[in-house]
Amino acid sequence: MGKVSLSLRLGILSVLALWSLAGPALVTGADQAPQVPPLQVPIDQLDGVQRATVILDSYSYTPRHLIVQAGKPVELILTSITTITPHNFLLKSEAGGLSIERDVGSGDTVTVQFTPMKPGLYLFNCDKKLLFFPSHLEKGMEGLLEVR
Ligand SMILES: [Cu+2]
Repeated sequence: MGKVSLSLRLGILSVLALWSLAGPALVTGADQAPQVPPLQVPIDQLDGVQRATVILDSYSYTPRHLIVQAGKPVELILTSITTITPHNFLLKSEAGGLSIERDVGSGDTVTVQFTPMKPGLYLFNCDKKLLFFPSHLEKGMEGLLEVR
Protein backbone atom coordinates (compact mmCIF):
# COMPACT_ATOMS: atom_id res chain seq x y z
CA MET A 1 0.00 0.00 0.00
CA GLY A 2 2.81 2.39 0.97
CA LYS A 3 4.58 1.49 -2.27
CA VAL A 4 1.54 2.29 -4.39
CA SER A 5 1.00 5.71 -2.89
CA LEU A 6 4.70 6.50 -3.25
CA SER A 7 4.71 5.66 -6.96
CA LEU A 8 1.50 7.62 -7.36
CA ARG A 9 3.09 10.61 -5.72
CA LEU A 10 6.17 10.26 -7.90
CA GLY A 11 3.88 10.08 -10.91
CA ILE A 12 2.20 13.34 -9.97
CA LEU A 13 5.56 14.96 -9.32
CA SER A 14 6.89 13.97 -12.74
CA VAL A 15 3.75 15.32 -14.41
CA LEU A 16 4.22 18.59 -12.57
CA ALA A 17 7.91 18.65 -13.55
CA LEU A 18 7.03 18.09 -17.20
CA TRP A 19 4.39 20.80 -17.05
CA SER A 20 6.80 23.29 -15.55
CA LEU A 21 9.24 22.54 -18.37
CA ALA A 22 6.64 22.65 -21.13
CA GLY A 23 4.55 25.50 -19.74
CA PRO A 24 6.89 28.45 -20.38
CA ALA A 25 7.80 27.11 -23.83
CA LEU A 26 4.14 26.96 -24.81
CA VAL A 27 3.54 30.47 -23.56
CA THR A 28 6.60 31.76 -25.42
CA GLY A 29 5.60 29.95 -28.59
CA ALA A 30 2.24 31.67 -28.62
CA ASP A 31 3.54 35.19 -29.08
CA GLN A 32 6.76 34.81 -31.06
CA ALA A 33 7.96 32.91 -34.09
CA PRO A 34 9.91 29.70 -33.43
CA GLN A 35 13.65 30.20 -33.23
CA VAL A 36 15.52 29.10 -36.33
CA PRO A 37 18.84 27.50 -35.36
CA PRO A 38 22.11 28.92 -36.80
CA LEU A 39 22.79 27.70 -40.31
CA GLN A 40 26.17 26.12 -40.97
CA VAL A 41 26.34 27.10 -44.62
CA PRO A 42 27.20 24.03 -46.72
CA ILE A 43 30.02 24.06 -49.29
CA ASP A 44 28.81 23.20 -52.79
CA GLN A 45 30.81 20.13 -53.86
CA LEU A 46 30.84 21.26 -57.51
CA ASP A 47 32.20 24.80 -57.24
CA GLY A 48 33.43 25.10 -53.65
CA VAL A 49 31.07 27.99 -52.93
CA GLN A 50 29.39 28.31 -49.55
CA ARG A 51 25.86 28.89 -50.75
CA ALA A 52 22.71 29.67 -48.77
CA THR A 53 19.29 31.18 -49.30
CA VAL A 54 18.19 33.91 -46.92
CA ILE A 55 14.51 34.83 -46.81
CA LEU A 56 13.73 38.50 -46.31
CA ASP A 57 10.38 39.35 -44.78
CA SER A 58 9.00 42.27 -42.82
CA TYR A 59 11.03 42.49 -40.63
CA SER A 60 13.38 39.57 -40.51
CA TYR A 61 16.09 37.50 -42.18
CA THR A 62 15.71 33.72 -42.05
CA PRO A 63 18.01 32.23 -41.04
CA ARG A 64 19.27 35.17 -39.08
CA HIS A 65 22.53 33.52 -38.03
CA LEU A 66 24.79 32.06 -40.70
CA ILE A 67 28.10 30.35 -40.09
CA VAL A 68 30.73 30.29 -42.84
CA GLN A 69 34.42 29.53 -43.17
CA ALA A 70 36.99 32.24 -43.80
CA GLY A 71 38.88 32.27 -47.09
CA LYS A 72 36.20 30.52 -49.12
CA PRO A 73 33.68 32.24 -51.38
CA VAL A 74 30.20 32.82 -50.04
CA GLU A 75 27.06 33.25 -52.10
CA LEU A 76 23.88 34.43 -50.46
CA ILE A 77 20.65 34.17 -52.40
CA LEU A 78 18.56 36.95 -50.90
CA THR A 79 14.92 36.17 -51.52
CA SER A 80 12.19 38.62 -50.58
CA ILE A 81 8.77 37.20 -49.81
CA THR A 82 7.09 40.56 -49.26
CA THR A 83 4.45 41.88 -51.65
CA ILE A 84 5.00 45.61 -51.17
CA THR A 85 7.76 46.51 -48.73
CA PRO A 86 11.27 46.82 -50.17
CA HIS A 87 14.22 45.69 -48.07
CA ASN A 88 17.98 45.66 -48.34
CA PHE A 89 21.02 43.83 -47.10
CA LEU A 90 23.84 45.82 -45.55
CA LEU A 91 26.97 44.21 -44.23
CA LYS A 92 29.81 46.61 -43.67
CA SER A 93 32.96 46.05 -41.70
CA GLU A 94 36.15 47.89 -42.45
CA ALA A 95 38.07 45.58 -40.11
CA GLY A 96 36.61 42.54 -41.82
CA GLY A 97 37.16 43.93 -45.32
CA LEU A 98 33.47 43.60 -46.12
CA SER A 99 31.28 46.18 -47.78
CA ILE A 100 28.01 44.82 -49.10
CA GLU A 101 24.97 46.93 -49.85
CA ARG A 102 22.17 45.51 -51.97
CA ASP A 103 18.56 46.45 -52.43
CA VAL A 104 16.05 43.61 -52.52
CA GLY A 105 12.72 44.76 -53.92
CA SER A 106 9.48 43.10 -52.90
CA GLY A 107 9.32 39.59 -54.32
CA ASP A 108 12.82 39.86 -55.80
CA THR A 109 15.77 37.53 -55.54
CA VAL A 110 19.23 39.09 -55.47
CA THR A 111 22.49 37.19 -55.25
CA VAL A 112 25.55 38.53 -53.45
CA GLN A 113 29.00 37.02 -53.58
CA PHE A 114 31.97 37.77 -51.38
CA THR A 115 34.86 36.04 -49.67
CA PRO A 116 35.25 36.80 -45.98
CA MET A 117 38.94 36.63 -45.08
CA LYS A 118 38.86 37.43 -41.39
CA PRO A 119 37.13 35.31 -38.75
CA GLY A 120 34.72 37.29 -36.62
CA LEU A 121 31.12 38.21 -35.99
CA TYR A 122 29.55 40.53 -38.52
CA LEU A 123 26.10 42.02 -38.16
CA PHE A 124 24.01 42.66 -41.23
CA ASN A 125 20.77 44.61 -41.37
CA CYS A 126 18.15 46.43 -43.39
CA ASP A 127 18.07 50.19 -42.99
CA LYS A 128 14.94 50.90 -45.00
CA LYS A 129 12.60 53.32 -43.35
CA LEU A 130 9.24 54.79 -44.22
CA LEU A 131 8.77 58.48 -43.37
CA PHE A 132 8.73 58.97 -39.61
CA PHE A 133 8.26 55.29 -38.79
CA PRO A 134 11.01 53.30 -37.06
CA SER A 135 13.61 51.79 -39.41
CA HIS A 136 13.46 48.12 -40.26
CA LEU A 137 16.57 47.63 -38.15
CA GLU A 138 14.74 49.11 -35.20
CA LYS A 139 11.97 46.61 -35.89
CA GLY A 140 14.48 43.79 -35.54
CA MET A 141 15.55 43.28 -39.14
CA GLU A 142 19.13 42.22 -38.55
CA GLY A 143 21.21 39.10 -38.62
CA LEU A 144 24.64 37.72 -37.89
CA LEU A 145 27.30 36.34 -40.19
CA GLU A 146 29.74 34.28 -38.18
CA VAL A 147 33.03 33.74 -39.97
CA ARG A 148 35.16 30.95 -38.55
CU1 LIG B 1 13.76 46.04 -44.53
